[in-house]
Amino acid sequence: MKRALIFGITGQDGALLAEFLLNKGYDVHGVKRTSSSINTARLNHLYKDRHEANVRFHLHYGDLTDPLRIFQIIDSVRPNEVYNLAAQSHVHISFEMPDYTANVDALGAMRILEVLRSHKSMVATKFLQAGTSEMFGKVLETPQNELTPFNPQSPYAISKVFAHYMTINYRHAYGLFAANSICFNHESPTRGENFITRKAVKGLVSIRNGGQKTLYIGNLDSKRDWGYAGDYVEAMWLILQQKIPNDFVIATGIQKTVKELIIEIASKLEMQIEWRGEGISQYAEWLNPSQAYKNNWQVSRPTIIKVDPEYYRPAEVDSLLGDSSKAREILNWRPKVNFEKLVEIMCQAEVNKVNL
Ligand code: NAP
Ligand code: F7E
Repeated sequence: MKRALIFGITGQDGALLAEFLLNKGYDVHGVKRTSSSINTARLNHLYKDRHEANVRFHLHYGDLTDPLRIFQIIDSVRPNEVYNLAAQSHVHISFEMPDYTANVDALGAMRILEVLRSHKSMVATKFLQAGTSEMFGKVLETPQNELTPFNPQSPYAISKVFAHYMTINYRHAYGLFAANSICFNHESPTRGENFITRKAVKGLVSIRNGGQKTLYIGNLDSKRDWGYAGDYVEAMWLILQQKIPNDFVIATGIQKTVKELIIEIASKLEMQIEWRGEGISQYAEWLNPSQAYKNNWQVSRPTIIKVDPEYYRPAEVDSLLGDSSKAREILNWRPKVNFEKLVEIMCQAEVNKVNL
């Protein structure tokens, strides 16, 4: 039975990858951080009491800032495959916490690589580094593929560039099977609540139910290539099933603006909105407000979306669009869920959660 070790198992991708690998018959080990509140909500459905028979899911306390602990975990698990999905992954927060972001996202990846190359029994272990389209930053060509030069615009993206090149360096210098996924934005109902897709879905569902009064957001004109996270963890696994380590862009090849995303969410929720104003003065009025909203907020034609410049980044990445031809050709990977379906899945899940 193959053994996988996932750093970042409590995150969106980590939990989806754990489920994917369990379904493939793997013994799955994951690293979770110590926390005063429960941080395993995304894993509850996978958890089994370890006293039961044939338990194939195991959690270990650890942190990417703690090199000795990384060694202890790898040494005790002896994984066939290591997935480094652990990161301070919020671009805006990385401007506020550049030191911590670099410590985890840049040095953390290197700490895992160091254990793999120096541990004699680990030389055959395969390593996947979760890279990001943010490394392309202020893009130097469109669409972006594996040969597009990086031009990162945030402490997060710069840290990921370090991890990307370290992964390639350990492949060249020590012959490790070390590979990079360069994933464009991917989302799901378990996306963190401070990323735009989940924030906008959650906000509009709450507004429709008469809870939240207004949704404040940042740059409406920013363009992203959004896919479904379930498709992207499959790509990560496929990258490690190859004979030769390699780096792959994973993307849908379709680009939408933040404004188009919000229009799609409102449409799925049957909320008619009308945009007014320009730039940071843009706002959206709700033409068919629900009774619940009117009851709670006593407004008949409410402004429900406003721009707050606080949500703009100090340096913006305006436009990202991926070209995943290499993954399509070599991995035979393609996204199964398109943008409209993704928004539908996220809206449905949020409505179901609220109705529970
Ligand atoms: P996420 O939901 O933010 O999950 C990040 C994971 O890293 C969580 O399990 C988190 O633990 C863990 N973590 C944070 N700091 C850590 C530390 N010091 N030591 C150990 N673990 C730590 O991110 P995601 O969306 O699943 O993304 C997975 C990976 O892909 C990340 O590396 C991200 O940068 C990268 N990526 C994501 C996307 C995307 O669109 N989702 C695109 C490209 C690349 P807690 O749960 O305790 O916070
Ligand atoms: O922003 C704009 C924002 O925070 C998307 C991470 O998983 O994907 C993610 O990074 C866009 C940006 O994702 C708000 O300016 C407008 O242009 O959802 P996001 P991100 O920054 O693209 C990449 C690939 C990663 O690797 C990262 O780990 O939406 N935007 N208004 C907003 N963004 C947020 N968060 N909140 C707003 O109110």
